[in-house]
Order: sequence, then structure tokens, then C-alpha cells
Amino acid sequence: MSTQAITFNRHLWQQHKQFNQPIGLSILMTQMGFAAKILSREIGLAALAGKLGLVGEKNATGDTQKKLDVFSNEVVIDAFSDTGLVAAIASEELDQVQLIECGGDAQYILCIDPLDGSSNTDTGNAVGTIFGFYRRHTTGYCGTEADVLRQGADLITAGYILYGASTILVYSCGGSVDGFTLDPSVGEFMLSHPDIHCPTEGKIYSANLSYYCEWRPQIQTLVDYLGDSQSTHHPPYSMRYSGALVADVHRILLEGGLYFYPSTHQQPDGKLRLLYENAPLAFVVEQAGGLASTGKQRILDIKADSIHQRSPLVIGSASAVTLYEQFLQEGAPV
Ligand code: P6P
Repeated sequence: MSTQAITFNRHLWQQHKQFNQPIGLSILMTQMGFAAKILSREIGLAALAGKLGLVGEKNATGDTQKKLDVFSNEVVIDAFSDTGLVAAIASEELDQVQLIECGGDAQYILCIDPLDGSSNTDTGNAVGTIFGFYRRHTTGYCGTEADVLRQGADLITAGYILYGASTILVYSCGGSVDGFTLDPSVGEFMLSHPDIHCPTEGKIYSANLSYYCEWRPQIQTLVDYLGDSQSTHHPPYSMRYSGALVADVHRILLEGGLYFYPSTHQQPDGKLRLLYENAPLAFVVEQAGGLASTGKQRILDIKADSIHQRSPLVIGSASAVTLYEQFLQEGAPV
């Protein structure tokens, strides 16, 4: 590898110099890269360190909690709580917002899913971290829940880390979407996917088809349409679904197509959480030229009323998301 290779920290410095990105945000992203290195190592070695399996509790959203869920949450809280930059953290693994006593200087709010897809940990399949930073609205001694209950369109930076065949950090601060692959031999994230654009079309759809019978008839019709390999309206689609939102959306971001997790009778608002899953991913995919909605409303336009609020999600190529919305609202095109 040449020393001309762009490390994540060198990229952040360039962003600061060229686009006047606040140095505080650059520091926070450096911390995110540090936390990602720790998690990549621990997830990779968990089977050897007795860190697989459950802790027996359920988290705030009713998901069973893995040992790695608890560990991952501790890593991200430790990475940000004493930076003096973050006034509050909303995490999937915390019932309430973690309010941080930081004086009036802390300018940022973090919403995070420390370990997305943790049902995959014990089988060695891909998992991820999803994060989004907002600028703080209040100026008191510590942040407030109101600072956290935001509209995704207010995000200033968002991204994810995929712990898969390689560890990839993908993020945007409102301009390009860039991806960095961890080189464990030097302990650096190296620029590997500069200026990612979500293809306007794709031939992949990603959904848990075991819920097919619980979906609205319009969504069932869409799935039948996408699965029709003899269709004269579109080339054949392939279905890919890993059970980890980050892994499935990353594939769609790079190769095009759509991921959807609709509402069902049991989960009328869907399963996925708005603040620390759907909104940060919607920010990244929109910056890359894709779309993200509930099927009826743009994800980034929804203001959160509670930190674990759920929403349906369809995300991916602009044409594919638009097709989904047409099916949901008008039924199959004639
Ligand atoms: P299901 C993981 O718990 C998660 O939030 C996402 O990472 C993933 O896409 C989804 O839930 C999987 O849910 O119902 O298909 O098992």
C-alpha cells in the first residue's frame, strides 16, 4: 500500500481544510473510527473470548440482548461521553437518553445503534453499527431529550460500519458519501469507496419474505411482480436478505435495488427504529442519490416523538423506491 493512500483521519483533515468542516465533528468522526476498530476486533474474536450468547435481558425495544450488544453500547458511550463535544446520546440499548453533563460547550447529539443485526453474532454473519450526529439545540449544562427528538433532515453527519468479510465505514457529512475499509495490519481505515452513488436502478430486492402473508396486498403484489422471472416489464430480480439492516442496505447502496421492511398487523409501525436505524441510513442513501421513505412519507421528514419510535422503511434506488410507493398507493401499474 502506498503512503499516498488516504487514511480516514487524513480524509477528515482534508474535509476540515477544504470544506471548513467543524474540527469538533472531525474529532467525533475520529472517535467513531476508533470505536469501530475496537468493535471489529471484539466481534471478530468473540467466539474465542466467551462473548457470544445472550445476557438474558431484553433491551428497551423488546429485542433480546446479546453480550456483544451490551459491550458495543459500553464502547460507544465511553468513546463519546467524555469528549466534551456530545451533550446527549440516544442508543438502541438504553431505555432513556443518556444526558451528558458537559456545560454549554458540547454542540452535538449522537443517535446510535451500537450493534445492528446482533442476531447474527453467534453464527459469524455480518453485523453493523449505525450512527447519526445532530447539532444541539439547547445550551444548558447537559443535553435534553428534546435535543434528540429530531427530524432526520437535521442530521449533519450520518453513516454506518459494516463488520462483514471486511470492516467498512461509510459516512456522509452532507456532501459525498465515502467508504473506508479497515486494514487491520496498520490499524487504519483506508479510503476504498470514494464518492459512492446509489445506482438509479438495480436487480436486487431485500426483504424478509417470511412476513409475506402479513403484508398489505399491494406489497404482496409488488413482491409477485419483482419475482416474476418471465416479466416483460423488467429483467429478473434476485432476492438477498441477511437479517442485518446495515449489510442489506450496504449491498443496495453499492449495487442498486431496494430494501423494504413494511408494517404488519403485529407491528403497525414496522420493526425498524427511526432515530438510530432508518434516519441515518436514509441520510446516507439520499446523499448518494437514492431515496428512503415509509412508502408514503420521506423518512428524513419525520420528526421523532420518542427515541425508540419505529417506522416502516423502503430504501434504495430512486426508481425502485418510487415503484414501491406506486404499488403501495395505486396498486400495480397497468
Ligand atoms: P427480522 C436487527 O434486529 C434488525 O433491526 C435489522 O438489523 C434487521 O434488518 C432486522 O432487524 C431483521 O428483522 O424480523 O427480519 O428478523
